Amino acid sequence: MKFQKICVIGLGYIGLPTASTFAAHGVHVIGVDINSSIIETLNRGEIHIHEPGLQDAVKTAVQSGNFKAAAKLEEADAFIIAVPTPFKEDKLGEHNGMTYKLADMCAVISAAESIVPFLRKGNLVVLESTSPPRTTVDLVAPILARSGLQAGRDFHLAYSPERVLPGQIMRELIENARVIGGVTPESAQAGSDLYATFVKGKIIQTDATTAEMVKLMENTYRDVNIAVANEFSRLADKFGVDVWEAISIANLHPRVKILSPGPGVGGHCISVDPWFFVEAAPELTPLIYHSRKVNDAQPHFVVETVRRALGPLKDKKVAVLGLAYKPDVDDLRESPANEVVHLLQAEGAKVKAWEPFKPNADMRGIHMAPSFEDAVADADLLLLLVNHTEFRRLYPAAVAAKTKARILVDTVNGWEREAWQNAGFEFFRLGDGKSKIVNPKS
Ligand code: SAJ
Repeated sequence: MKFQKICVIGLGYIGLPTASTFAAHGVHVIGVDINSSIIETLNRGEIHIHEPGLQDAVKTAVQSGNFKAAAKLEEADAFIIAVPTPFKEDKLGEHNGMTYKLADMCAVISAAESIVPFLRKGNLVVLESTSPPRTTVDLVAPILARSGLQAGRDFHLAYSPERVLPGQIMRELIENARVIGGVTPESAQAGSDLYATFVKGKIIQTDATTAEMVKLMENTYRDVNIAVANEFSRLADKFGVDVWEAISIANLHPRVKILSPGPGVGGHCISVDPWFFVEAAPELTPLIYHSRKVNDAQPHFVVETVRRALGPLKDKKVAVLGLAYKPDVDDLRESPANEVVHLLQAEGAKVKAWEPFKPNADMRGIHMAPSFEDAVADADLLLLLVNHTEFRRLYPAAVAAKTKARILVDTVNGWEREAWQNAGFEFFRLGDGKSKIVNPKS
């Protein structure tokens, strides 16, 4: 199948890179979004999110005439839905004492509805948004059927999850293997033809529900494995062991690959997707459920470590370094760092946060420092929450000259103990039970 014109609905972290990559490969792309300021920004050739390489891609796409952002869809050969699937704000699910978050499918529903008037025989519709199992067949197909056309008979319908890593989206979009799950084999083939426009990785065809499960399984697998690493950090702390040392030794075993503990799991993928399984089948998911709970509770362990380093937190000044959900990205959504700040404040600490990737972010209830210097100057403790490259590269002696703090807590194994101790800092690291012994005050 040939695709000359496509509509991409949702111009966020996935939709925009996808749209601009198609445009770069000669496809005429209409990018649709409900936010008029995003449309204006993009049509000027500028972008509203930070992702390496994206700015150039969008500028080139707009200048080439192959990409246009708009509020309304047009008739096209294919429609790609790449809208968010957040949680419901006002409602939790409940099963046998388990409470869990519920997916809010409103954006997927309205994107599918917006396609109905433009759908023609022979078209292809692809859902990319991460969704609970069976969304393509049970939710999207019936909405599209309102056009009078039937998925798999009159038009093709497929699920193709994005699996790119924020920070490397532009490269991974092209190089990663791509899964296309069709409601029929012909739909999977049509989806393969579309993505073969730019995908250099292997394209694997399957059915729609398998593709949905693959996506959720990948992120759930990672969440469960990070949960065990976080649990190890608490055990190491209890037994006077440095978890980072223990993990590096265990990982020498050829069949062991323990991930890294940290302040918790954030972002809009790994901390979200496992809930889709729990919601769909709570009776079958005790491990997935408890892993989510372990990771969500990790900010409390950070605060416990800070309390041990500093004593009672009331009126203590804490400089928080990093609010992003992971290193070297500007995405602050679902960030465990936010939760840490709120917990510290609830104990009476006075927190200033420095986030170099989004210094002016409007974070309700969090005092954002205008600079690193401002954040650390009169702090009692420095708290490293994100392993940004620029934090790793800090010179301990230079930092010592800028702050009156002489205690620090590293939650991400970003700093070398000895270097900071030599610069006069008392050094605590998350999950390092040895720092209890090494640091005289603890
Ligand atoms: N984290 C740890 N310890 C680790 C690894 C990560 O605590 O050892 C934390 C990070 O700090 C972060 C969170 O987990 O808060 C998630 O970070 P990540 O880099 O593992 O993943 P994401 O959420 O940025 O992207 C994931 C990727 N999925 C997998 O690696 C299986 C990506 O390929 C997906 O496309 C993306 O989710 C998505 O959109 O679903």
